[in-house]
Formats: sequence, structure tokens, C-alpha cells
Amino acid sequence: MASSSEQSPSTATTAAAARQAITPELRRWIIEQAEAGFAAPVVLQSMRDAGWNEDTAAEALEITLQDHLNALAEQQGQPSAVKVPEPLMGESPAQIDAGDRMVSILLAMAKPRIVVFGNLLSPEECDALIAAAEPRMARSLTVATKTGGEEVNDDRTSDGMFFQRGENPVVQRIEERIARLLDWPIENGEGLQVLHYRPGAEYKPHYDYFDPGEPGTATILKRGGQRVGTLVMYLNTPEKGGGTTFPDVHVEVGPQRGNAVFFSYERAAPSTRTLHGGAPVIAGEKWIATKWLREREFK
Ligand code: PD2
Ligand code: ZN
Repeated sequence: MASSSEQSPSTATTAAAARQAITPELRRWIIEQAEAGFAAPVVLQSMRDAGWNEDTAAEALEITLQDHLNALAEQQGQPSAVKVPEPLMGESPAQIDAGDRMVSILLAMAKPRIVVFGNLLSPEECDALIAAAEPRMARSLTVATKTGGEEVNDDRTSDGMFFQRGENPVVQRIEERIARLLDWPIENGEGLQVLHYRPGAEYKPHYDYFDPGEPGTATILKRGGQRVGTLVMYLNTPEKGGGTTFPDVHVEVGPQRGNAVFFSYERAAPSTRTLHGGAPVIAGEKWIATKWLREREFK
């Protein structure tokens, strides 16, 4: 390991320290190891053998490989990666203080970034959202990326409505909680959408970002840029079916009242593996509220 043995071992564990320690030679060496087929744990062991502090080496490895993957994606013509919302969960806390409520972390997956939250909404908040939404429900539309308008879509057989941001005190409180939980400005959120699925209704797998190849996308992006994260909140517990599925990674999140699933996508590309759908409701009904998060202020 020619280059890494020239690095002085460090006890610092922050990403900043790791970045400082990554010389161009080390970067090249890590990429060569990866391209030669050595798995990350093997490369990490070589670095430790050469005297690297384990945490610093792991950070250096992760940063270098991520930067390399980003560069490759951009060379292939994929949109560039942007900052995404991310819950503040540095030391794997069981719960996050979302301001007015402690929210549980039930599952956290790195790639794709998926986090399942428990206890995000109280039963009363779920009921209040349903009650306020119910009189305004209509057959769900999806964004028509060909034109930038909206259209009825057979892939989405639910009924839905949008609240305005901050439309009533319950909506406002939930939006403030989400902004704190995901460390993302409240202004960057679209209005909450409520969806109601009856038995048999589903939302076929799709991506939530706007397809850069579609002609209507430029118009849509003028209002706040791309979507970079989704939070699906379950307002009731269906009897059977109605899970949120991630087919690329064979994950299904069970809908439970008050819980939520969050996922983020740093570029508008399938490589994010954030394909997801709402599985058919088999028995009972399903109510959700979705918050989509944009790059910038959504006016
Ligand atoms: O209802 C769901 O689980 C679901 C699945 C996929 C909701 C959405 N997408 C969405 O609101 O974007
Ligand atoms: Zn979706």
C-alpha cells in the first residue's frame, strides 16, 4: 500500500479530518483497489494495517468512493447530486427530538436512504387530517410531465387532496415537526397531500422526482427545483395490504397509524433505487399524508 503508508495515523474521527487526510495519492489508491475488485472491508483492513485510525480510514474510504461514484454518474450524463434532507441521527439514537414530540427510529437503511419513523403523529392528529381532508377528496391526479399540468392516471387509483402549507393549526404543527425532524426548511416543502385508498386501490411503482427527460419538467422545476425527499405518513392501519414497497431493494414498509417512511434521492435518476409504490389494499382502507421536499423554497 504505497500511498497510505505515507499518511500519518490520526485519531480524529470527523469527516472533516478524513477529508483533510485524503491526498490525491490515497484517493487513487482506494479507487484502484475498488476497481481491482477488493471489497471495502478488505481495503479498510489494509489501511488499518498501515497504521490508520479505523474511523478515519472508514470515513476516507466512504468519501472517496462516494465522490468517485458521483463523478462516474455525471460522466454518464446523469443529473448531478444535490443536498438532501436527512434526519439528525449521528449516534444512532432510539428517538429524535422533533421539537414538540419524540419520534422513534424503527429502521434506517443507507442505500437507498430509507428511514422508518414511529410515533411521528398522534392518533388525534391522524384523525384531524382525515376529517379535514375527507370533504375535499377527488380522484388523484399525477403531475403530467409531458406538459407540466396534471392528469388522471390508472397507476394511481386512490382519491386525494392537497392542503396549502400552514393551512390550519394541525397542518402547521406537523410541518414544523417534519422540518425539524428532517433538518429541511419548512418553505421547501410542498403542501401536504392526503390520499385515500379503498380495497383494490394502489399506487404502482414510480419515482417521485420529476423526469429530466420529459418536456414539462423544466416548467415544474421553476417552483422550488427538484423533489429530493418524500415522507409518507400513515393516518390509519389498513387491515390487510397497503404497504409501501421499494421493489429494487425488496423492502416493504407496513402501514401503521402515526408511523411514517422517509426516503431521499440526491439525483433525478433510477440509480438512486428509490422506485417505490403503494401495494394494493386487500381489506379495509388506507389513508396517508405525503410531504414532498424540494431543493429550494416552494412558492
Ligand atoms: O401510499 C403509499 O404507500 C405511497 C406509495 C408510493 C405513496 C406514494 N408513493 C406517494 O405519495 O408518493
Ligand atoms: Zn411516490
